[in-house]
Amino acid sequence: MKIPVIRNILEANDQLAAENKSLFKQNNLLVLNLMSSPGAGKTTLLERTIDALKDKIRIGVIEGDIQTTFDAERIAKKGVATVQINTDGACHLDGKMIRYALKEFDLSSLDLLVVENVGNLVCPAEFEVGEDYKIMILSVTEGDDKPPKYPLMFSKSSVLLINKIDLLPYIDASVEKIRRASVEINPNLEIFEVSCRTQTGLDSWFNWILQRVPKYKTG
Ligand SMILES: Nc1nc2c(ncn2[C@@H]2O[C@H](COP(=O)(O)OP(=O)(O)OP(=O)(O)O)[C@@H](O)[C@H]2O)c(=O)[nH]1
Ligand SMILES: [Mg+2]
Repeated sequence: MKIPVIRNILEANDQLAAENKSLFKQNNLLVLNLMSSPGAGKTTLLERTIDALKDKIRIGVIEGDIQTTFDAERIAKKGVATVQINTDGACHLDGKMIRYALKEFDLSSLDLLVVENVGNLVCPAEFEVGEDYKIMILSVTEGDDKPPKYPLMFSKSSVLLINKIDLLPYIDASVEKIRRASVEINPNLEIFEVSCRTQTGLDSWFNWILQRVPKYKTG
């Protein structure tokens, strides 16, 4: 008897992600998949981004966490459409979870959808959700050896935000070393050095987004 083998779970996910992507395109939406280790500053970056851009563009957020609605509550306070996905143990979001969450949004009324992935430096980079860009945050408190140790996320991301640079005087990490190692893995990576606490460097990030929102027009 021939046993059916599902060869590649990622292939099945890619199919769903492609369907999500075409839905996003139909709605002329920019979609970002925000990834990092736990606590690197994803939700804080989102709070700052919403504060800066919510009068210019309409933003929706999908929050991914293993448990709790803490992050969605933080984002909902900012007055934007928010859905929390609890993965109940899974260490990443996938195309199917995003598909379910999309039912809660009126996509035609959004310009930007940000997916905050589960805090994890490995698995989220393996699963497409239909995003336009993968964005990663690395906090300087994680150390400057992370790019070669966890290369996948660096190679798949379009942007690296090196966060918490306000803490550099208190730790030994070298931003230069992070930059060099990251670009060695991914020469096309765009890098911003930021502090979500002091707001240093965030304007360049906000401009990066605005330049890519299809529905945003200056003037
Ligand atoms: N000093 C400093 N602290 C920061 C900065 N950005 C974020 N934090 C703090 O770092 C902690 C974690 O930030 P979050 O934004 O919750 O991190 P996260 O990546 O969303 O965490 P998970 O969703 O649990 O993976 C919070 O106490 C933030 O206030 C920063 O630039 N500098
Ligand atoms: Mg968070």
